[in-house]
This record gives sequence, structure tokens and C-alpha cells, in this order.
Amino acid sequence: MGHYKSNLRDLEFNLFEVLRIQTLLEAGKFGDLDEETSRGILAEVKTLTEGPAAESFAETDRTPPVFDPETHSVSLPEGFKKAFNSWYEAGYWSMGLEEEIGGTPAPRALSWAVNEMMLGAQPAAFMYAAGPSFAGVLHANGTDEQKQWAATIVERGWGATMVLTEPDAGSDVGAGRTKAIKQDDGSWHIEGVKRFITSADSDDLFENIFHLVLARPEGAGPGTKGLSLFFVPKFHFDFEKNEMGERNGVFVTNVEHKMGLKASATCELTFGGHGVPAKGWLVGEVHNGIAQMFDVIEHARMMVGTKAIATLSTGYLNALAYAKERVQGADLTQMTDKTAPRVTITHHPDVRRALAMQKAYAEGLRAVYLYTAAHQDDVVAEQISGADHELAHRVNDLLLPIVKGVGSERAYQYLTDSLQTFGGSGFLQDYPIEQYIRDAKIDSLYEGTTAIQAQDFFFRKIARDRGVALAHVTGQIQKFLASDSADERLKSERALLATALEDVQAMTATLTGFLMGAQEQPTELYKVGLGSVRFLLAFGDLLIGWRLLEQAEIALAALDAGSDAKDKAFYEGKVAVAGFFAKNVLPELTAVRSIVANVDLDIMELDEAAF
Ligand code: ST9
Ligand code: FAD
Repeated sequence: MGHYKSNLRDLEFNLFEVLRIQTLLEAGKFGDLDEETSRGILAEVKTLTEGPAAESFAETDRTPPVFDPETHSVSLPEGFKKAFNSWYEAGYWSMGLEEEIGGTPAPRALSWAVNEMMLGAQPAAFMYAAGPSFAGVLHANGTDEQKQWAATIVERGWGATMVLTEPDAGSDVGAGRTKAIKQDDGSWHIEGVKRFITSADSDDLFENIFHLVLARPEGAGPGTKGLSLFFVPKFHFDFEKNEMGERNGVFVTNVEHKMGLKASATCELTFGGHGVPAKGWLVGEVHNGIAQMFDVIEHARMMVGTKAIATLSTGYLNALAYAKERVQGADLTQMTDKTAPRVTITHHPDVRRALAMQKAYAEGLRAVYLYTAAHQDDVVAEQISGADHELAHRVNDLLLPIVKGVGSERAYQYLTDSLQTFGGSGFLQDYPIEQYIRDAKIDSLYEGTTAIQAQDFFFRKIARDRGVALAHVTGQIQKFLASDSADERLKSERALLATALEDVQAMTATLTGFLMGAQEQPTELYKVGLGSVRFLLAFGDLLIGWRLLEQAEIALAALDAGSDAKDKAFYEGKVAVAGFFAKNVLPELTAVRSIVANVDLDIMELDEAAF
């Protein structure tokens, strides 16, 4: 048995009992895909990800990729390559990809459920397999000719990278200095050094890699708006003759030594520094680079959040299995009786508290990312929240920083509870938790740090959207609270959710007030900056509380209808965890509301020397 423990039952519950995607499958909205096939796929992916795909997880951590500066190449451990191939050859990457480039129709919620399992089992392998989805972005943004390239790329199975970051341009992508110089033949020469580029070389996994690169054409303006997006292949390729060509002038010049996620090679990438020009082609023949790159970033932010959540879920399930076996101490009610029988640690209230918290966040965040994925398909969005195409798009935009920002922060926070459940054993490499923690830390950093997600959430997804998507989502929560068919048994939990909604709405109003106040007094914006991560996390808790309670209602109905023993425990767990979260987490939002309302500028006015 490998390290990875999937939660197939919970994935199926979300897809078929909460989102009810089978009604759309049966109506033929996703081609021939039906419920039975979908369940079959999920079961196969469980077997793959708990087995061969997960096998080399620890080995690659201990013997990470090796960089050869002579050949500018990265070699990967054989076991990891086997794991990658087991995933890639199974072909699940085609789910939801455009049919014109080799994709198959599938609801995004189903494909993200599949992705979750691989991201929990072997996240770096999932990331090396970015080629088809990045080709999808090329297809969506490219010229007619480039659309053909995208199809060829998928057919030939190339690797791919997204290339934004430079030493002085991390969060501030617009500070990038990499240049693009136009050539007479219509191509461009790219010159500069990018850093931290994931999968920029990958042993012999692929015959070729295409880099999607942000660079500034000579004479273009400053900031992100002056950047354009270029297609830069590792090897040239004759798309008409379908033939590989010469090496292009883009070379890996270093590989970082990291805290975790070591299987994923993080590379310095030098363009045009080795006597060979790094030739690139402008994507879509338009200078709209940052907007085009955000099509890639949106996939990647969803991926990062789902990765974090997947890791928390397997961390929790490993901790749970250990807690059920580990015997230590007597029951608390018999603490004074030195001869009392020893019990498994699941009998101790504090272990139960920690397990319930892990379960609540793992299952609550899963519900949130799948609700988000539901808004990535018009028909699913229409069914789940009544959103039309335009609104569904905005809701997805609103929720992405929650999936990414809240998913990564909470996963890292509660993985430490998974480790704590193991006691000292959790600190050892005999169990996967210490690696999970190291591997998951990156999720709050790359693809925009949590501070960036929080600003994106408030300034762009709420203020600039004029609260449209926010009103839709909070309207759904209000509808849930006001529903006539509400289960009386969850009355007190609903009351807690109603208070949480009021608290979050008050925080939104407070931050909006600061934003308006900034027109008169610019330093009021600091107050938004000081409160925005708290607000992001609070909104995440509200969503988790809501989705868990909705699940609890469905579970109660299933219990009332009579379910078999295994399902009974599952449904009872759903009801209990929703109640636990409502009672133990949601009341904290009232304190956060007060903190946000009273935020002042003291810390901004403090001299740096006093820190
Ligand atoms: C990285 C990669 O970290 C790590 C992992 C790589 C893994 C690769 C593998 C992935 C596999 C994925 C597979 C998925 C499978 C899917 C299957 C599906 C079938 N939304 O606010 P302004 C745009 S990479 C959309 O003025 P500043 C917009 O065009 C490095 N667009 O920003 C806007 O113009 P307008 C990641 C957005 O002050 C323009 O930007 N690095 C959004 O100029 C300017 O906006 C980062 O993430 C948005 N949310 O720049 C950088 N926001 O306003 C983080 C902006 O006219 N830093 N645009 O519409 C930021 O995000 C900054 O806030 C900034 C600021 C750069 C945007
Ligand atoms: P900085 O931007 O210097 O941030 C430092 C601190 O300051 C952070 O806490 C940040 O939140 C805060 N901060 C910065 N600006 C602000 C602000 N305006 N408001 C509030 N707080 C702020 N990049 C790619 O292009 N492609 C990749 O494939 C890729 N893969 C990566 C893989 C790994 C393992 C790593 C470590 C990084 C990767 N990156 C990649 C880069 C990654 O996206 C950046 O590291 C990230 O965006 C943060 O930039 P930075 O490291 O320069 O930190």
C-alpha cells in the first residue's frame, strides 16, 4: 500500500448527490459520457493513484532530480518517470480538453475530482503533464496556424511551462525585463533570464517542451500591459512536415534545491545567452500577453488549490488510520485509575477535536473546489446555482482565490494537526506527513502568494466586479438559510451560519468603506491591505460552513430514507462534521469582523527600526 489515501466516497457524494451531474450526463450534455462510465473512471483513478502512480513519492524526495550544467539537462529518477508514465498513458488529461485538439467532453467537476487524486498521490507528475492543458490555452488564443500547432503538440505529447518570474519580478510580474526583438521573418528573439520555472527540463519524458513566455517587445510600455506572450519551443519543429528540428536557444542554467516538492524541477531558464538565438512566436499575433497568460494562470491556480486540498485529505486519512490503531493512555473519565485499560487515541477528546478539524477542512474545501469547478461549465452552473454563462464565469473568477488562497493556507495549517496526531512518529520519514507538509508549503507561495490572492479577491473580484458575483454567491447562502424544506435538526447550525454570513457581509462593507475613503485619504488603502488576508480566510470559512451544512441536509435525507451500514457511517460523519464546523469555527468570524472594523494604521506608522 502506498502513501496515498483517496476519498472516493466523498468525491462521488459531491458529484452525484450534491452537484447531481448525472442528470446532465443522462441528458447527453457531455457526449457519450454517462454516470456508470464516470464512476468507472473514478474507481480506476483510485486504483492507479493509490498504486503505481504514488509508488515513488518518497524515493523522489530523497533522490531528487539532478542538473547537469554541461548539457543543461535535468535527469529524473526512474521510479518517478514510471509514475509519470502510468498517469500520462492512462489519458485522463484529455477529460474536458477541447475536442479539436484531442480532448473528450467531461464536466469540469468530474475532471477536477480525477485530478485531485493524482495531485494527492504524485503532484509533481501531474504538473509535468501540463502540455495538453497549456496547448488548450494556445488553441484558444492562437492564430489559425497556432491552433494546428496545439493539436500537434497534444498528439505528440509535449511538455510545457509557464514563464513569468524573474529575479526582480515575482509578485510584480510587470517588473519583468526579458526582451523580445522582432525579426524580419515574423518571429522574435527572446533575451533574458527567468527563474523558478517549473518543469523547464524533464529528462526524456517528452520529445519537446514548449515554453509560454512573457517578454517585453522593444519599445513596449512598462508594467504587465507592456508584456506579450511568446511560444518558445525547446527544439524547433516543422509543423508542416511534422519533423523535429534544431535545438532552440533556450537553456536551463540552474535547478533549485528546495524544502519540498523536490520531484518537480524548478529551473533558471536563460534565453539567448548561449550563442544561439531563442526564437519565439507571438501568440495570436496580438500584444495582449498578461491577459493571455492569465488563461494559463487560472488553470494553474485551480490546480494549486486542489493540490493543497488533496494533500490535506490524504494527511487526514493517514492520521485517522494511525489514530485507530495507536493505543496510548486511559480514557479521560478513568484518568485517576492507574489500572484502567489503555485505549486507542481516538478515545481522547483532543485527538477527536483535531481529527474533526482536519475532516471539516479537507471535506469542506473539497466541496468548495468542486462548487467552483461546477461554475466552469455553463450547464452545471445553471443547474447548481442558476447562473448563466456570464455570471458563471464571474463566480468562477470570484472563487479561484478562495480555492487557491484558502485551500493552501488551511491545508498547511491542518496538516500540522495530521502530524500531531502521529505524536513523535509523525516527525519521522517512516510516515508521509512530514513530506506532505514540506511539499504543500509551496502552495501558498507560487501562482501568487496569499497576499496577492487576498488583494485579487477584494479589489478585482469584488470591488471591480461591483459585487455581482459576490451577491450571487451570498444570495445562494441566503436562499439555503431561508429554504422552507430546511431540516429542523440543523436549526442551531443554520443560525450560526446566518451570523457568519452577517459577519462576512459586515467585513465586506468595512473594507469597501476603506476603499472609498481612500479617495480622500490614500492611506485608508493600507487598512484594506491589513485586513484582506483575514477577510479571504473568513470568506473561505463561510463557504465551507455553508457547503458542509448543505451536505449535512442531503446526508440526513439519505439516512431517513434508510442506507446500508457503510453509507450510514459516511452520512453520520457528514452531519457531525457540519455541526462541528458550525459550532467550533463559524463563531470565530464575529471576532474577525471586530478586528477588521477596528483596524488602524499604528503598524504602518511604526518606524522600520522598531520591528
Ligand atoms: C507559477 C507556476 O508560480 C507554479 C506552478 C506551475 C505548474 C505548472 C503546471 C500547471 C498544470 C495545470 C494543469 C491544469 C489542468 C486543467 C485541466 C482543464 C481541462 N484574472 O491588476 P492589474 C490580468 S507561475 C484574470 O493591473 P498589475 C488582466 O488582463 C507565476 N486576469 O495587475 C489585467 O488587465 P485588466 C505565477 C487578471 O498590477 C492585467 O492582468 N505568478 C487577473 O499589472 C493587469 O492587472 C503570479 O501568479 C485575474 N485574477 O500586476 C504572479 N489579475 O485589469 C502573482 C490580473 O485590464 N502576481 N489580470 O483586465 C499577481 O497576480 C499580481 O497581482 C499581478 C499584478 C501580476 C496581476
Ligand atoms: P515576492 O514577490 O518577493 O514576495 C515576497 C513577500 O512579499 C511575499 O510574502 C509576498 O506575499 C509579499 N508581497 C510582495 N508583493 C506584495 C504586494 N504587492 N502586496 C502585499 N504583499 C506583497 N514562476 C513562473 O513564472 N513559472 C513557474 O513555473 C514557477 N514555478 C515555481 C516553482 C517554485 C517551487 C517556486 C518557489 C516558485 C515558482 N514560480 C514560478 C515563481 C512564483 O510564482 C513566485 O515565487 C511567486 O509569485 C512569488 O514571487 P517572489 O518569490 O519573487 O516573492
